[in-house]
Amino acid sequence: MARITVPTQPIAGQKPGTSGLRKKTRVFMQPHYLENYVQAIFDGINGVEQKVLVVGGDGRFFNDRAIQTILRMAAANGAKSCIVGQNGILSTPAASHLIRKNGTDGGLILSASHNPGGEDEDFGLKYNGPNGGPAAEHVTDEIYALTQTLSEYHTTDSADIDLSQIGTTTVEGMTVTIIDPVTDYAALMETLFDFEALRGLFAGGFRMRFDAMHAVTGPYAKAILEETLGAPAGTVVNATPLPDFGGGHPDPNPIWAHELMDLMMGADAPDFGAASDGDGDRNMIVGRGQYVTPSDSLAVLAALAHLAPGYAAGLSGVARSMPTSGAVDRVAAKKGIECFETPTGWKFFGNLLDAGRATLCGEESAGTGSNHVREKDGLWAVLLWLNILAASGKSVAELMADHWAEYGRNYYSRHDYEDVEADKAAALMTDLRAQFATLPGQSFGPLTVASADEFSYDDPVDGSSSTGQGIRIGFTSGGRVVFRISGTGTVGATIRVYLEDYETDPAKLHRDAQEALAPIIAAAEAIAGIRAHTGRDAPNVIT
Ligand code: VG1
Ligand code: CO
Repeated sequence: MARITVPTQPIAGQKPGTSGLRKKTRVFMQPHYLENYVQAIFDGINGVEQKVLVVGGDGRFFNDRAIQTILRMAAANGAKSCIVGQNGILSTPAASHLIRKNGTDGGLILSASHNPGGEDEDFGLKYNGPNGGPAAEHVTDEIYALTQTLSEYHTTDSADIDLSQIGTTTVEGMTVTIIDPVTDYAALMETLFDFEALRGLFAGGFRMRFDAMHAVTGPYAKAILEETLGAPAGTVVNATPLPDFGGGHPDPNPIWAHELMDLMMGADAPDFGAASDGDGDRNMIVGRGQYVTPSDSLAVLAALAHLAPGYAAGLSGVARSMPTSGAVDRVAAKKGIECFETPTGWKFFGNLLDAGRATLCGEESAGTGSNHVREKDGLWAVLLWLNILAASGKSVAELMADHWAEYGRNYYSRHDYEDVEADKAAALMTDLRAQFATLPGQSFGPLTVASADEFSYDDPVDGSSSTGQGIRIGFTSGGRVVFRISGTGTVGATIRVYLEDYETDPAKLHRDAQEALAPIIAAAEAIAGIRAHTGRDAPNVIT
């Protein structure tokens, strides 16, 4: 066995997006492709000599083989040790926790999150820093630059290690510690939530369904909900992580988790339903007959988090991504705490969490989290909801009705146009920018435009700035529409249209969201000409 240096050429297009590098699995499987990117990560963080890294992924196709490659390369690059989830499994929030708990130099998380998995689907890899969070933009920029100049990478010719055996082994002098992926994460959850109250909830007949969507949260949810908290066996469904997620989209929203939605809207609905995504950082919350949008969920959690022991002292502040609805802003205003608006992607919350400026963060895309880790955390959100349900004695529908009565309702929806030709999507955005000066004052049906601009962000902690983070058009009614191009897709461009309107009339708080938003939807089309630009009659996905 020996360390080998392999000459390589720069590989085009290894540019990390919203959340690391995502490509078709077969692209990652090409000779030298993964290796190039891993070496660029290592070099981009000033090498890994004597460093400790956490390594794990969501179990999708190629996860196991990619981990073997990463371990050989870490050893050849002089790393001291790697902490690896058994069978290569770690949810994104569990990896974030392990990085923090062990004071490591960061970690490599293998996932394309909610994108489908399999040999013909998607794969991804991201580096998280020593704070446990996704690398900041200047780090991913550096990594990308290195992919363009790389001439060699380092690996070993050592044999694969057995990822199924808990314990310690070595690769070329580097220690590899294989751990149970659930234990540390479950212990962290127990420090935040009232597990006694949750046991009492289930013992009292409360029933839920957790749909793990054949992805990484299955083992976590089974261990915590069923084995620790006493939820009946079978509460967690689709609980075994599969390399292709059973052929589905592990994206917890009413479209992809429609079986759960059907159950929760039907006559035999249990009290509570939840789902998580491929890598376990997203969540869907649905009560009996009551879907909760991610933006509303963030607002309710911000309003009531103090009911859980981990947040009993209150919140220092909250943060949301720009396209996320303003529902949480109203809660923050009432509580007199700071509320931050960041670009899309969890990496932008890291500094606020590290600085103690925000306790809870959330995104409209079903991501909610807190300062307990530096990633969004699906199962955490589910447990916080359960804790609030247990402490308040109310149902999800009652909590939502109370919330809207107190704060008003931010009707919200996102319309996605997937796999649009990149130049057409770019042209749509360019045409929108050209209208910034002329739109204010123009009327579209009952709506009048108040403002039009492109979001940019100056990080209040380190002063770095990020531009081009989404086009927003505000209406005098308080409603708005945001246009953004996705940074996680692997084919063509995905145009995301985020729609929001604010309602306080008690008689209009319980409408269908698409109906309530119809004037905003019509204005978005009139302003952006989505049909003309894309040739599409309707969005592919409405959430
Ligand atoms: C999407 C979501 C964004 C989220 C990102 C990563 O990005 O909109 O809110 O942070 O996915 O989530 P984009 O650029 O496609 O809109 V995950 O769970 O896929 O790591
Ligand atoms: Co995810």
